[in-house]
Amino acid sequence: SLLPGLTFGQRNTNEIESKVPEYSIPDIFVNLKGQEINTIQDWVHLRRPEIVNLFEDNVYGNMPEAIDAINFTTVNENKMAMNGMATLKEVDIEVTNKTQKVTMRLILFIPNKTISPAPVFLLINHRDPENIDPTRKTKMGFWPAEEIVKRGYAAATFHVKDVSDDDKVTFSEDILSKLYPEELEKENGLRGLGAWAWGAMRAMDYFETAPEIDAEKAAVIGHSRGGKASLWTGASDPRWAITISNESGCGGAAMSRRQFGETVKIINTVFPYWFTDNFSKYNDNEALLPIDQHMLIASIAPRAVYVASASEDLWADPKGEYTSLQLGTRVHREIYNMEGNFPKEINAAGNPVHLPYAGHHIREGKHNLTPYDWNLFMDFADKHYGINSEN
Ligand code: GTR
Repeated sequence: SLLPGLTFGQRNTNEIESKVPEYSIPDIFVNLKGQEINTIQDWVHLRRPEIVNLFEDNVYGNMPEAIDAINFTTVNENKMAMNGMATLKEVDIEVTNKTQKVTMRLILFIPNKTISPAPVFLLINHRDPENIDPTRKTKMGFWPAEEIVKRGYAAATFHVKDVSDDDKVTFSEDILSKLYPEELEKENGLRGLGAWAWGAMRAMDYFETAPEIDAEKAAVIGHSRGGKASLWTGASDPRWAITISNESGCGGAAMSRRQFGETVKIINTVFPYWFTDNFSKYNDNEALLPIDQHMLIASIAPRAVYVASASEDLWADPKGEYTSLQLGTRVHREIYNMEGNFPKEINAAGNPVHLPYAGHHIREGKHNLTPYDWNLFMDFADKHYGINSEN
């Protein structure tokens, strides 16, 4: 996953703090017409929609709203899953647009003993399908479904290949060519990451119909490329109570203008199918971006946002991720008057900061999503929802 012709050692030349250029940060609180944004009204009606549009046009591509029909079919149900602890439901979500159909499979474990309806965590899975094995023969820390259920949360997931394969050549074979072929012709058209976010939104469509699920207490989470998609989901779809980015880096939580670790040029070269075509205009030209990633965080406000990094994952730029969290959550504090603030300097690994509206932690170690991260996300959710973690 490196630039062609670049070796592993070489890429570390981007991972030196003193090489971060001076940059000016686009102002969240001034809109394109030059108006100052000070009120919730202006944020909701003038600025947030404008920012989301800028991200559509320049980064993730248009998010199509057209769906002619959506149907949910439970293809498998087991009330005694996880030794009786949970009910497993495998739900086919079939979306029709202009006579073409695409089906994505949602895997859902609902705790049998819990507050009903249950709050839910949806994981956008881009890695090996083994990570989300519904039979639980294979259990991976990437999706510790048993631990999630034990804490009273429903554990939901889908695999991105159902909506857009994570592959340069075949990414367009699912929703893109079937449901939204016109997007492929546009310079600001939907691409891979946006398609994954679209998939998360369809899972939410299902939660809203499912009596066992509390759709108002839903968290969307993704790791790395999945974390980029998760942030875009939460920024463009206000139905999520909590949006979680685990080590999402460039095109996710990290500020593009820092050019630390993975850069816009590198990501567009290696993964041209993730972002809309327009994003490559900013290769080596980050200063021209009308947004930076702090505004993606800002678009999630007033809903909660959590950004997690790993100490050895410099490629994802932990400091740049923290910077955008600090800056983006100004909307929570300054527009919505929410209490609490992040420390000025980034906290060391092992010292999570959980504010009422946002969370942050750094895990010791390498690029990954682990039970350590999940436990902190659930601690945050417990606190945010006012759930007694003893249940
Ligand atoms: C890397 C890529 C990152 C991140 C990561 C992952 O190769 O450069 O942007 O997405 O993969 O998804 O684990």
